[in-house]
Amino acid sequence: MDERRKIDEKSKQEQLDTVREDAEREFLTTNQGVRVSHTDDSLKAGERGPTLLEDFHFREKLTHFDHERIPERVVHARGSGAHGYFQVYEPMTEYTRAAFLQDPSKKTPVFVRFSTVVGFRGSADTVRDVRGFATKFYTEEGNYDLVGNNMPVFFIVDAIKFPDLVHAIKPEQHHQMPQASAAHDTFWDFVGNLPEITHMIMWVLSDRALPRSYRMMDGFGVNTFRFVNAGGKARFVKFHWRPLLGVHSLVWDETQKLAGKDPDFNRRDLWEAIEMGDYPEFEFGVQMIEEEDEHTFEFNILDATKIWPEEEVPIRWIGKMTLNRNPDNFFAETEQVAFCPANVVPGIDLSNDPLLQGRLFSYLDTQLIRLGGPNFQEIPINRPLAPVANNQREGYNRMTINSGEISYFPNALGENKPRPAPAEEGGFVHYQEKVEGWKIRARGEKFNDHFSQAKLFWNSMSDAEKEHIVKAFHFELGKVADEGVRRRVVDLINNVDGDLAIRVAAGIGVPPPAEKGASSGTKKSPNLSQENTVRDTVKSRKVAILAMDGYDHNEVMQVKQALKDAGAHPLVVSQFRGMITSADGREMEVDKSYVTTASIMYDAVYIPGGKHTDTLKSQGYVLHFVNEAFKHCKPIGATGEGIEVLEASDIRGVKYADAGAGEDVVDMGVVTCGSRGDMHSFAGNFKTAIAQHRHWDREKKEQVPA
Ligand code: HDD
Repeated sequence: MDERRKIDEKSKQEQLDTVREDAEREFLTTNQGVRVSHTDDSLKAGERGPTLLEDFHFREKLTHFDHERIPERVVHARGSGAHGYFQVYEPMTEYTRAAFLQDPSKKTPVFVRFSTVVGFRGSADTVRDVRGFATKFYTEEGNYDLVGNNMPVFFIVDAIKFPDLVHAIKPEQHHQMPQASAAHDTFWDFVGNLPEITHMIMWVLSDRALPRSYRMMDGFGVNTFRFVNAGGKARFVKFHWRPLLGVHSLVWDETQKLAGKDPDFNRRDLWEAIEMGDYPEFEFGVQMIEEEDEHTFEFNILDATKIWPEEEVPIRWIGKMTLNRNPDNFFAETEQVAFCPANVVPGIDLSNDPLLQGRLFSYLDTQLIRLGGPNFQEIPINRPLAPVANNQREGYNRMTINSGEISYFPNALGENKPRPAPAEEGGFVHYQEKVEGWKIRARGEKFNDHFSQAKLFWNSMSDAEKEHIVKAFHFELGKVADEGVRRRVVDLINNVDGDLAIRVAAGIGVPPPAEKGASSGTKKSPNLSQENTVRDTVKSRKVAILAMDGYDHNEVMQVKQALKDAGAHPLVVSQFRGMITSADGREMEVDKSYVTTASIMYDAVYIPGGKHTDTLKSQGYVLHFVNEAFKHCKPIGATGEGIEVLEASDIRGVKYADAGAGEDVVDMGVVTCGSRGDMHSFAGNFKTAIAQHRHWDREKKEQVPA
């Protein structure tokens, strides 16, 4: 008899329901369930006397509090989680026997944790960093964890260097600075001495490191895995996630300001999107290489510092994940969830990728200290939906009450149960691979090609993206005190592209390389550039409407409705909370007051016409709002007298695209509609401009202050 139960979208929630605690209980109790009659004063010997040891309520409350912190993750300490489900598009039977990849009607529950890598648990969300993208699939065959990042490559080839990498990038040993940043001497010293890191550095200094939202970034399994079908045939695979909203980033200046004004920016975005029903969706993709083709590529396919270019190994999009529920309790779920790349199910297997091999050890090991012992799999968020039966017993915080006297195998007293399952009954059989060789500390020759793919990446960037990378180098290396460290990094990237090295050197006070490196060539992989991402939707984008008493109600309502119909979220920003009154005496509620918000929290800004523009023009906050939105290349819309506010700001002189002027809208993203213009086509053009996300041409207009 198969003891496994059928799993559907709700299965994990039903399991969690059994431990969820009702928030609306009437009476306060101790942990023993005894009702407490008084919790404001401790038990004392007289009104002015000392507290008594006998006060079990007081002692229990304080003791619990004193033990509320657990060690944060050594990396990826700051994260945000969400529940959802995964569905495959078509049976993948030909390639893998994994049960959750067979039936398109099956919804497998998932829990995802997005994270930054370097910062401590309380650090800001919008720092320049890689983002973690870890998914736990609660499949009927056990938990499958895909522990990935939002960049497809990694810093190092072999896991043995991971502690060095993390020590170099984390705050420095002597003074524990800087927080959540690679911009310091030890990291760049490490970089300058480790050519294999070059490709990843290009990614980390690109816009990919500044995601606008966890809902708008890619995910990659990074390491090479295997699909194995029921016949035992295996293929090498790499896994991908792509967001249906496209891959979009913030700009650097904005991220730094957000880190102060809203350090929870990405966490809040994820939470609010799910609360509002804007469920994040990601397609699941797989690249496959036949076992016999392993050695036919220019790169070693087990090298995590290399991608498999899509032009050589196409991605097949095989399913979709939807995140549709926020956790009930951050600590219980998001903090205590424990991922491990070794958590695989039959049909998905490992490879000899030397980075992966080390990871297989590290994650289980780290959970033992982080979650306090070997029973962390019993924590509700980690518990599989598949039944667990083995002879492991005891240890801190054992929850399961295993009945009977048997805790060993083989046994006759318990009829040899639980017994190993052969493959036909769902047992995991490691893929049989012939391995032989000398016991040596070494790596294959192709691992030493450190620059070809860094060149490919650089060469695939648009001009704006290249400029962002150069500026990122200026910032990161500009913060490095040691000149030798700065020089070595310039010498390193001279191997990627000579012009890149010269442009970087010019900004960091070191001479250009003695001999200019070769150009990166002409080879491109277009999908590496975010220019080629989804740009046809305004769904879930936030638009600030700047308004004061005297605004034009009709204009605001038309634009608001058009944005809402397209799935965007218009929000009224004014000097104070409360209601404002339009020129014709109608009222509108203000969503945010000036002191609580800023342009950096919106994707676009709209200034309606009306008598309020005289006030708006005189408000420094408003002019700064417009300048800053412009500086960050965001779409700006103005109608009627609202155009006067643009004229009063520092963006005057920019050629506005008036309603109907199609092409210009796309170029500049400043869309206007004079008092006799067509509001309908304005709304359409404004939406087109918002869907573009950013209008990088503006970066050339350097003189706009903000
Ligand atoms: Fe790792 C956490 C992703 C290499 C050791 N890693 C961690 C998390 C993610 C990744 C997303 C956070 C999981 C969560 O949200 O709880 N790590 C990666 C990727 C890598 C990678 C995509 C390259 C392919 N990691 C890597 C190496 C090692 C580790 C080479 C060590 C040899 N990673 C860890 C860890 C962490 C971790 C120390 C810290 C907390 C945890 O595991 O649970 O074990």
